[in-house]
Amino acid sequence: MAKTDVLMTAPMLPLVMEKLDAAFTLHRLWEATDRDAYLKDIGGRIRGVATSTVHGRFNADQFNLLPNLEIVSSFGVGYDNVDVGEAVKRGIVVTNTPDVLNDEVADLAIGLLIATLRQIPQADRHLRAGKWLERPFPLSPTLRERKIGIVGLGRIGKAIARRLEGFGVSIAYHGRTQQSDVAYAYFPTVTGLAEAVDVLIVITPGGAGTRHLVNADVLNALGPEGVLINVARGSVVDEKALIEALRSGAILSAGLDVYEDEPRVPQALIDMEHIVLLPHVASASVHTRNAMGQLVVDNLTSWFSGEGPKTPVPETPWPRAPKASG
Ligand code: NAP
Ligand code: 8YV
Repeated sequence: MAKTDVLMTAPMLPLVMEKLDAAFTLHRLWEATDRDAYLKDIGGRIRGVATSTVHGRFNADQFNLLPNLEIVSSFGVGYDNVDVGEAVKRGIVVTNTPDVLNDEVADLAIGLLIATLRQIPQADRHLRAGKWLERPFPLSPTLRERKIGIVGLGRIGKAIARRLEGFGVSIAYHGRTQQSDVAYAYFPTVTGLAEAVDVLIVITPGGAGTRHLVNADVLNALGPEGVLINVARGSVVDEKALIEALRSGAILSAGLDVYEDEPRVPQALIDMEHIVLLPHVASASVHTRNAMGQLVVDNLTSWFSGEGPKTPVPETPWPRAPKASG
């Protein structure tokens, strides 16, 4: 029997490529010299897509060229790279890779928080530059007695909170809805949360709903001892406002894993010695990336064996939600 045709938008982990190659006829979009011509040629045969948060947006232009598409299997728990509204209109299922990365991302968020407060990269640079021979490294800020606000207490936010409990700090959160089974203090506005704490850890989805949720007002509310940790998406924080707040001393410091225009990072941030910058690595261990990749494969193989998707996003539930009558 002929294998099902699946399109991959850019190279993925060896594990994913090998398993998809074995199960499907895998079309490699990045190898085409003229991508539009290539999609016009093979687009009618494609029934599944494997893509990733870092492969660029998958939107109406691509959907239009794939009239028989049934499923988009995206690598990453965030799926702001896929125009889900377009997928819903066309009855296409979208899947992501939730849960398998919760602990890895939460570990990194805590590491970034402590690295930022205790200035671990700066201390490393001090030693390597031979400056320890001249003077001790200056005393740093601390996590002690801090109040932590988590913006987005979802799967990963909760894993971060559980870790923070072990550090003896107070924990509060903001989301659109208060969670009845959570004992942490709830703030219905992010500014209200920022006023009450001196660390904000941002771990919401990206996209239009959270764009610039953390703006100049929020940063001013966080205050001059305040620290911002962003492991969510660059779009959630107004980067220009953040640079200004860091320059003026409106907040103390920041630890960032994500940026508005990745992989381009503003020179103004790179030039600041007192902050910590990571290149979007929160889930980037071999162990966790392979688990995410396996889920990309499992979603496609499960779908095409007739068993439905493993981890559909909430907008494209499976089994499909019944159509409203009337
Ligand atoms: P999740 O379980 O869906 O949790 C998302 C949380 O954000 C929920 O608690 C939700 O609460 C809150 N939220 C959603 N929209 C909001 C809004 N407009 N304002 C305030 N809060 C909002 O997702 P997750 O699995 O924890 O992942 C969260 C995100 O982390 C991903 O979407 C991705 O963007 C990011 N991430 C980044 C990395 C990295 O490498 N840096 C790795 C993994 C994930 P309410 O519904 O109550 O608002
Ligand atoms: C990955 C992420 O870095 O899962 C997400 O939403 O941002 C990260 O785990 C990303 O998916 C890499 O492709």
